[in-house]
Amino acid sequence: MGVLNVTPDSFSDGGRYVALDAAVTHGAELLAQGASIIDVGGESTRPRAEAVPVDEETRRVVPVIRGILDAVPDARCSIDTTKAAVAAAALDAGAVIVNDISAGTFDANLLAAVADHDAGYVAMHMQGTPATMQDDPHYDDVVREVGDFLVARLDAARAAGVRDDALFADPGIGFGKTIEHNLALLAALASLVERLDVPVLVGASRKSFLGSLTGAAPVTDREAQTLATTVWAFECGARVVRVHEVAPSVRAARLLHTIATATPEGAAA
Ligand code: PMM
Repeated sequence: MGVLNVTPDSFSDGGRYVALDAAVTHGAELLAQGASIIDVGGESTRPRAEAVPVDEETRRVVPVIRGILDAVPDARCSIDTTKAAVAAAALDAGAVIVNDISAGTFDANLLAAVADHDAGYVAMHMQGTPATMQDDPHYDDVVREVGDFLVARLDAARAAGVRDDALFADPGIGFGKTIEHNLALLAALASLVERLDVPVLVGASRKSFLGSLTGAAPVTDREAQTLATTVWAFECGARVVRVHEVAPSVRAARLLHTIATATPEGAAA
């Protein structure tokens, strides 16, 4: 999943793809690099980000989704939103997945909008809201609590009519979590994958804990760390990684597959 933020203020690429043609070109580039999904977002989710009104968020994302589909008709776009009205407009414009960092807890109508459009759905865990989530995150057992939350929210999505084979779950790296919480979730990722009976998505790309754990690397210098999380996530059984730089993760995933499926003589299958 390639990240396409059409926001003035996202933490690593804010402002770069606000112009429609720049956004569409970048989306097409990510697809050419091998992305299976382009995740279009019109509201920054960085810590302490301000909420964006529905009309403004819709105005940012819908033309970009249309533009990507005009340029690459078989592209698969997801819409990164927590709002039912934005999700519905994006799905009407041709997006096929809703990527919801609130797992249906911010807007009571969101899951029904997903079900009405027969769309895919990513339920992500977050403690608090983007405005408050990094103030003082606390868990007794982060792996168990994130797992419990995701199980409950996947059930809520099914109850709202979202198709079982359209669901993904995401532990929400960096969303209401300390460095230790992020590490614990990544360390236990294989057990989360086993517990959740839907494909797991991991979004660690360029996040601040990667900088903190590797000598205060700035956001512009976290690609190697991001790639390590891609390899780790796939080795733990995750099925999707959400990344800003698609080409390295695609190459790594293809090589992992080649290694895992090589014959006993060492030939590629
Ligand atoms: N991270 C961000 C935004 N949306 N969605 C999912 N499902 N998982 C994530 O980890 C996630 C997300 C924040 O990163 P960005 O500001 O670079 O988009």
